Amino acid sequence: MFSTAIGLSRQVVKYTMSNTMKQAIKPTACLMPLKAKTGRMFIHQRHLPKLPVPPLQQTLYRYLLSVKPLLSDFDFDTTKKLVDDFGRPGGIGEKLQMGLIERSKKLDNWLSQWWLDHAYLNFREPVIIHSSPAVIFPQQSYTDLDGQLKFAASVVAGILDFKVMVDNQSLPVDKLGGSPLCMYQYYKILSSCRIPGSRKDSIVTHPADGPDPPKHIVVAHNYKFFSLEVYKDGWTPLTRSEIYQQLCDIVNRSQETSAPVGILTAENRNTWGKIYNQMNKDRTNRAIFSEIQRSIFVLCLDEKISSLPKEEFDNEVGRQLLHGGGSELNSGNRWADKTLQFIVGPNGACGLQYEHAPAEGPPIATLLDHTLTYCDNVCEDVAPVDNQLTPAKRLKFNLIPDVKEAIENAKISIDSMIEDLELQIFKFKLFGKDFVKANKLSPDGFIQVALQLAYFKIYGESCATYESASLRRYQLGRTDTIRSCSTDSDLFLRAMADSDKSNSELVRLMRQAVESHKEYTNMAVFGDGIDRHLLGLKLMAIEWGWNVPDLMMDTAYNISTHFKLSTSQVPAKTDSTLTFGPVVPDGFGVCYNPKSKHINFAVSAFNSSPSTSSMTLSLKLTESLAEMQNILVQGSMSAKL
Ligand code: COA
Ligand code: HC5
Repeated sequence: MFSTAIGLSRQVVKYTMSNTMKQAIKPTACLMPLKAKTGRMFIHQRHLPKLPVPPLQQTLYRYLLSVKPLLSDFDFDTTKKLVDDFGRPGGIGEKLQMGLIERSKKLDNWLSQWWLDHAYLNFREPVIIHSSPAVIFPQQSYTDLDGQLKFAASVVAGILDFKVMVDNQSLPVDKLGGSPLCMYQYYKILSSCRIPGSRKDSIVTHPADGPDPPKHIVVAHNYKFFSLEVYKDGWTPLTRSEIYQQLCDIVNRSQETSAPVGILTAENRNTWGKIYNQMNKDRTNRAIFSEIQRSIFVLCLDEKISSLPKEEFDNEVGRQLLHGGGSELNSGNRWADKTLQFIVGPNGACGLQYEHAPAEGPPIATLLDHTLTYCDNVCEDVAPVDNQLTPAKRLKFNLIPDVKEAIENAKISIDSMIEDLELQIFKFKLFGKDFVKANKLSPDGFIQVALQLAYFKIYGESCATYESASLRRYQLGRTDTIRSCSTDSDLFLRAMADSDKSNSELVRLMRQAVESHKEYTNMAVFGDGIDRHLLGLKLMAIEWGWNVPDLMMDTAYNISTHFKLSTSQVPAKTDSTLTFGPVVPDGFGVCYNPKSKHINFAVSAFNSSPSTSSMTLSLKLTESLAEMQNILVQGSMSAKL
């Protein structure tokens, strides 16, 4: 038993559970027949540990620590009482904890299915902006249609090259801090699709070792969709020249724009689910849905670009990838349900958009790194060929008046959603990971503390902050939350605002804040995070038909999970920038890719919130990083004197 500064005691507890509770925990279907996977890529898979259920008292104690900088003393005392009550011996906390432990014995991962449902499939907002991230590739040098189609052909060939490694299970195992990670998500990113429902969505996957594995991709151009076979004579992939020839043919056959049926996929999920079910009654439409869902991925050949000034170019590319730019531009040239859409624009701007439910960003980054490296390294020319290839099949929907009306409504919805999004894409060039490492600090922690400082400079207070932490050390692991706002970060921010503080004091407090972030990161990636545990306890109560515990109805719980800063690091080897929308109306979405000498950032916010501006946060972030660098430089200079 130990006592803490905030007066909470940790104790060893014995758990008991009633039979009714035991029966209520039914095993759900295993997410993948892991035993079948034996290739190099899965060499560690069977030995990966199962996600633990953290000790209850540990989570409660750490929860209190995390809410401290966000609450008044009065609110903190109220929360502490609720925590004490929840965690008391024999209380509901212990019963729910016992439920989680039982669940964890029965499933490969006690959290995965719940998380998939909670974070994605039950989420009813449009996936565009609210859930699906985008990756902006480094600008390509082509400037005309021919260059666009040749690059697109290389992209397709590069992905098929990557697919070979997934299909024959030879992909190198991902590692984090030297530990092997779960590779399961790689089986979900190709030949997968989200399917809308009127109340809940689902996902389908058609892996290469499943029945009737798909051999086609879907190409979108001028809002028309085509199914293109990308293998010939069994499983020989088309050459880049052959793919190019097919893409030329598709573009020739789609010079006119069609009704933008794809824009329906950007709708609220219930709305789209209802239309989908209605359209699905028609045999032609049903076959087209299946063709898109089964396809390996979607390739969007965009034709329209906005005529914004040059200085807006990067932001405009970000918008084109994140949401398509609106009903007049490319939002209809998408199928947002598709797990992977590669987007190749006419002006050298390209990237991808991905539907988040099946996988996290890092496997996507691996795929894109492979693809872009492939594109850079292929040297033989792409040239017209005279091979007799089966032309791509046009997928022409039957549109009844109700659907036409739904398309018009969807155009209005997406245009107003897009109008509301402010996006800043920028490169911070003063320094990158190397400088921070040379100062013996964690680059990720440093960036997170700089973000805290940027926010504090604008609002004069700290806010609940989410950073994604990988749980892929565990079988079927997804993510937990690093709560980047801590008592230590708050102390540093307040010291920065205090002109009496010496540089050496600032260095000390900055290091303490960054180290405290690193500690939280380690805790989260080793399965001791608090957010998924608290969520699990809440979902256990719901599954048992109990009321949501008071602890999770408390102001502190709402404040500390209202993530005004929703952030994520996705390190890509290529010089790409990754982006996503905010998760709360008055918040920011911040994604970064730290490189050795610079850092790529994307900051999003909603225009409808008078209190947020992604431009202001970006400026303050740039300023904060520079100030923190200066403090370290000054510190090391005075240490040398
Ligand atoms: N001194 C010197 N070097 C240090 C250091 C220190 N005190 N602390 C860290 N470093 C080094 C690390 O060794 C590492 O070196 P490498 O580049 O040679 O590998 C590098 O700095 C980066 O480390 P750090 O910045 O601390 O971050 P990380 O790589 O440990 O990543 C997370 C931190 C949170 C991003 C990572 O744990 C994670 O969970 N990633 C997945 C996130 C995710 O899934 N995002 C998408 C969700 S969809
Ligand atoms: C291509 C960029 C991928 C980053 C997506 C990401 O970080 O998603 C987070 C997933 C998670 O479970 O933490 C969610 N977030 C966007 C809300 C941070």
